[in-house]
Amino acid sequence: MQEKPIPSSYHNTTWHCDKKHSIISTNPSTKEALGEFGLCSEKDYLNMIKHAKKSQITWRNIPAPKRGEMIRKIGEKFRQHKDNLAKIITLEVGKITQEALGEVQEVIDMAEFAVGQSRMLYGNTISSERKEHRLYEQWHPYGVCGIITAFNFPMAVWAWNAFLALITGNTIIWKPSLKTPLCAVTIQKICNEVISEMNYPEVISLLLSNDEMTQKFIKNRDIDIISFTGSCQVGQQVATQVHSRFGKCILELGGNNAIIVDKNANLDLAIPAIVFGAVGTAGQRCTTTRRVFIHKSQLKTICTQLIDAYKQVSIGDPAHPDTLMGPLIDDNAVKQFKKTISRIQQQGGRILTGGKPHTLGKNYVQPTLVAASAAMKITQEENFAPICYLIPYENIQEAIDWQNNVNQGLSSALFTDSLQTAEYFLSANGSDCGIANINIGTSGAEIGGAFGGEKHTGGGREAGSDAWKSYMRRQTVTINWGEDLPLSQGITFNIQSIKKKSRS
Ligand code: UN1
Repeated sequence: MQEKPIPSSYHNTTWHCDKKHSIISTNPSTKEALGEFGLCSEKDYLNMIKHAKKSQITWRNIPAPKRGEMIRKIGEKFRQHKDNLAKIITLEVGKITQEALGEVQEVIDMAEFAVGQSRMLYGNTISSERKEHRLYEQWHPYGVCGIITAFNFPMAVWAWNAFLALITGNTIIWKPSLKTPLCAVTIQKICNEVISEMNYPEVISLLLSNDEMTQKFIKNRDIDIISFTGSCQVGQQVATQVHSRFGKCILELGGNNAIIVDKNANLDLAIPAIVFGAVGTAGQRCTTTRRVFIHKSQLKTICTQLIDAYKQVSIGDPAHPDTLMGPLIDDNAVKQFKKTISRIQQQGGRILTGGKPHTLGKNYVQPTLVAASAAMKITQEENFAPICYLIPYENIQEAIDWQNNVNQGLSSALFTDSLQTAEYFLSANGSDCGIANINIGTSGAEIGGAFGGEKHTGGGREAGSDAWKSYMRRQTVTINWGEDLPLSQGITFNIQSIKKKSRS
């Protein structure tokens, strides 16, 4: 344990924190304290926003590829310290080593993507209907971008947002989950080193704030964009507050992701995809597979194979190389797990395997498979635990309807060897999710594509493709380089006297 709390430091600033305003980070696997972290004081909060605003004026005048150079250096540090950074994720979140390494790799990939993107902030040139006119669009930064992230991806989701917000000329203030302050302070330290090496002002800041201050942050008009990752319920409140002040919002909220296993699916692909999707990160990804719709002809085989595969999932110390599932994040998550299981049983769900806290104690639970029906109300909810519903279906339309018939719309997958069924699933009549996969599972998206989903998932897109546009304001520009003033839509508005006067 620290003698004094570690301040939630940001670049070059004196900190004002004390033990009264601090949080303790706990290792979910051992329940041991990892350290005590100071929460931001009111004075620091106000200072931070002032500095972020002021630094943005300098930052927006630095050419985008030069801004990219800073991200390149940050990415290099992640590459250099990959193993240790992964260890920190494992310590604080309980993610198994392989997945923690994958998360750091996601940060490195995102940095490389952003460096390239910094040279490609393209605007369109559009054909003007008027003679001697040029019509085009260009993109400018918004200002300060607030990034609010969840515990389950304590580094990667920051990177998706931070790197794009920074190359596009915004400064950032990051409010991480208070469950993962060690990851956050570590990242800030890496960024501080690069920022001082390059002699830049405070373009990257960290805000470890309690709920009251976070509320103020969301409502603050100086924060031009808020990118929020978290539950649908909190996301809705954030969106309402940000929109009521006409701020910009990027939302990446809950998922209730499904895999459909068609009658002619290749089970050698489907079974491991379901297990990784449902058990990976102990069911705490927003892309976790929560429902599996199985063609009734395959039900028995798939249930048997899944139950067998679940028995082979080694549960325990997430740092051990053989472990496939670590603990849940905290006591509350275990409580929620137990509550969900008893509600499942009340609604007629049958536990096929798991269903109990694990004998290892602490925050460990058993990965759980439930024989369920689409009529069970609970299958409509996102449970953030390794609980997966197996639901039989008769025809593909029924399975797609059930898949879509939830509030969330993040990730979806179909396992099939039928081209027709695959294309139907991908057509406008098929999946209504932001992510639709064929013969791969719901989780583990690459950073190159835009990540996000529809409906109560919030509609935001982050990471790859043209997600950078969400961090910039579009400006449509028309330049008249001729001697006349033709109006658009062919309107004539002749004021002869003015015309003559100005020519004479
Ligand atoms: C999340 O859980 O918030 O596709 C993000 C995936 C990861 C990201 C998950 N690349 O599962």
